[in-house]
Amino acid sequence: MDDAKSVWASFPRDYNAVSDFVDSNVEAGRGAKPAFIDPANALTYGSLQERSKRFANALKKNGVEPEHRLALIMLDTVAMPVAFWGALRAGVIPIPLNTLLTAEQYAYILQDSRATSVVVSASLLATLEPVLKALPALRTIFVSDGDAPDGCQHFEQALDDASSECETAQTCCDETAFWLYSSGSTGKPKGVKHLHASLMHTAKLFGQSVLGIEESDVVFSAAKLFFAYGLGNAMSFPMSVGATAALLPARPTPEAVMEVMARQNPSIFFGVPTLYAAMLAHPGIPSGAGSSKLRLCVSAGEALPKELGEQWRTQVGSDIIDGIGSTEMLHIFVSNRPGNVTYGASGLPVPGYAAKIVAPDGEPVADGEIGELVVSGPSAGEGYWNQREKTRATFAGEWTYTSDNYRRGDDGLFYYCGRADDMFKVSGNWVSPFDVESALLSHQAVLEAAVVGKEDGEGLLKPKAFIVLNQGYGDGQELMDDLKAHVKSTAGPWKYPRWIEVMDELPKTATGKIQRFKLRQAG
Ligand code: 3UK
Repeated sequence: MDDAKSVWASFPRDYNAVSDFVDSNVEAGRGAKPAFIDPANALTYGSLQERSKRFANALKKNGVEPEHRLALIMLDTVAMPVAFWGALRAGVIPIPLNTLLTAEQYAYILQDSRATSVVVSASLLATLEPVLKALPALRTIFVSDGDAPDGCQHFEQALDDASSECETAQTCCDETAFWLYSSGSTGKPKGVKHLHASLMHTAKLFGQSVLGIEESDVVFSAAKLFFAYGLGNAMSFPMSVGATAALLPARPTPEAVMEVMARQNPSIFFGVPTLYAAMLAHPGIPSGAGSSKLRLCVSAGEALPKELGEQWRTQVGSDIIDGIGSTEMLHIFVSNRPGNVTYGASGLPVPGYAAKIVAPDGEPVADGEIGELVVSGPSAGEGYWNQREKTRATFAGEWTYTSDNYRRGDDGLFYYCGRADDMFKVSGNWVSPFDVESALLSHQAVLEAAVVGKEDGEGLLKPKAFIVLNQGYGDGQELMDDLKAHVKSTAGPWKYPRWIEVMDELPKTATGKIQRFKLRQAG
């Protein structure tokens, strides 16, 4: 532990991350350098400083006070960093949210967080509109990147109307700066509170020390800024050294990603395994995936299959650094290293973090044996909002429990062995079997449903459903297609079962709990 701690940065008590990430770049003479480039606009460090001051003033003008929560439902455009850093400057707590959620999911989070304001991209407003009336705490709605209807304010206009003179809110390095919502096995998302110092801890420990990010780098993260992964990749890491991030507001299809690669020539690229697989499946992927400067790729969110990393190395010409991170720890804490990659392994603890693999009694297991990965480091969240029990179970003093099963190999490296619970990831997005089952059960044809993660032809997990049909329904193709569409529209587009198997009954315990492990074994 002492070794890990010796590389932690120290912070003054009076510390607001906006000074360290935004103002320090202007003071260092980078005012005219682009910090962010989206397909329509570039934002220099100088304008980010000015516009974040304007937004801080716009928040004040609208009665949004320090420690209020501000939800960000924003595509990756240059407006997103303005809103995020403007909030920190005002002492307001931004909560970047997944832009693929349903109206009900937004309603839950906005109520849970009691957000008093929101910035929403114009193209996402229609999803949010039906639930706005049911949210009395939410008083101010800014609409970015498009027209603002009655009752809403135009984000860019609000910036123009506000003063560019602003004093930065005095905050403490140990004070909550922003929240990120994490979905858990019980379904409801939980708000993880993160501190002002945590952004710089992850930027120094992983971005700078492991990846070696420098001022001359251009980074591109296909993982969006609303994920902890994307927030580090494309915001805190590049800004910590005065580098530039290319942003893609659209869905990261292989075509869209390769277009950015060709246009912006990033030196570091961040993706999730599904995207790497889709890009390799794309006919004629060029060397560097289109970028003439690509030196490093990073993968996280789910385990990177060994063959995928090896194939990428051969065809694209750069390594993929696989590392495991979590919303609770903010970023990656166990990873491979540039120049020392073992495909199929998660690698070693990032210097500054300690990791151990423990049995249910909390004692470390012997090398080679599977146990739960438990991690310690300076970027751990300070807890879940209004979730005492779950906070105590996950953030146990110095140690954070990951719910991931791991084993340490003969080579000393950490190997991922699946989730300790039943959750799994598709394209970097969580799938809770419970969610998909609930969606299936809401269809009139379905009597019972159980969902597990099953490997597709590329070794990546996708949902597979086992269902029992109500009487009078047969397993025809039309019904199967209808069920998939039903899950897509009610639970989320990435959650639909790629395979559906109709059974006479589901395996259950004596107490009536579905035995998913049996279904996983049956495939
Ligand atoms: C799984 C991995 C195997 C694992 C994240 C980088 O994914 C991130 O955060 P989430 O809260 O999910 C955390 C869980 O995802 N996982 C992530 N990376 C890997 N499993 N190999 C990996 N390389 O179950 C973990 O507990 O969405 C990733 C940086 C910041 C993040 N928040």
